[in-house]
Amino acid sequence: MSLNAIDTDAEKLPFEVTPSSVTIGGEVSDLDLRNPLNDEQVDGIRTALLDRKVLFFRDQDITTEQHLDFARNFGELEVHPFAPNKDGYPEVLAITHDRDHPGQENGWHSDVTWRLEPSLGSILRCLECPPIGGDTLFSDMYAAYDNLPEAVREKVEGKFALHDFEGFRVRMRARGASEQQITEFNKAYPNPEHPVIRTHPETGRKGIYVNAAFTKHIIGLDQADSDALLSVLYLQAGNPEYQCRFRWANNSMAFWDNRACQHYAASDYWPHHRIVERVTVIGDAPYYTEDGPVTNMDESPFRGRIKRQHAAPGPNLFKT
Ligand SMILES: O=C(O)CCC(=O)C(=O)O
Ligand SMILES: [Fe+2]
Repeated sequence: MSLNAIDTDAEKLPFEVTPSSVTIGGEVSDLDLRNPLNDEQVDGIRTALLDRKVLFFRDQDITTEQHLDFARNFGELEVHPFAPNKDGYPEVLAITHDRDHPGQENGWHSDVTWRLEPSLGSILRCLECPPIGGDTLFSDMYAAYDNLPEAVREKVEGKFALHDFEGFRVRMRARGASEQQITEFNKAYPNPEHPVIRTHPETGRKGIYVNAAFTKHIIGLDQADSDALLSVLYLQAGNPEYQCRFRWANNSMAFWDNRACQHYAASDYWPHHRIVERVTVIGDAPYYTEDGPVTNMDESPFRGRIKRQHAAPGPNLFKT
């Protein structure tokens, strides 16, 4: 049973996809990314990504150029303005953690939502894994939205929230950036307002599109009411039912759809090294539409507390 707007006919894909959990994650086999992909393979990956929200690939001993070539099949590539890039490769984000630089991506988020047009997808490759730990978790934001208590959904449909890159400002100051440089970055990357519930441009499905890393407040609410509502939305990502968890090995890759899921890089391997590189595909401006495919909740695989809360009157979120 699939709760997805598109129903992938697995037989039509030119490779095998093994689901990682009920609604999210799929491990792709029989694909060697050292070779250029043909149209059928690119279409197959697009289809499988829309269905599974994140795809995993194993044993891809590829060069940086091959990583970039793979990503270019899915759109133009992004250059991250704040985070360190790999020498000579502005489009490759180098994420290195070790004894002196412990992991810090261990908060649920979708990438670069502080941009007016946040990234469509991120393609991460592991160069050096810790002996154990350093998994990345992914959470299905369609499931998180579909299963929200009705009362919460009514409050957030059609609302917008402000996003900001505050965490990067802190890191830039720590690396010695001047206040003038920060002011220039503030001008170049003005705080966008994105819908709290985003309609996916390809599947039409709705998903939660706020995250604790970059969202500041919901427009039109006072800070206390906004904080109360945001904390309910942020908690959704933490439901294990909506998640899958990927255990890396050297040369593993993950390709996630930032429009449909959030991710969290577990930071549990200090003082070991963990080296990953990310290539990111540019996305479009998020929007919200009221209509779209409706999930039949009678068929939802999520029962018990989740189903009870969905139907419950909901928490008393507002002072007034
Ligand atoms: O290191 C990871 O597994 C993910 C880090 C992250 O948040 C990212 O690359 O966007
Ligand atoms: Fe990220």
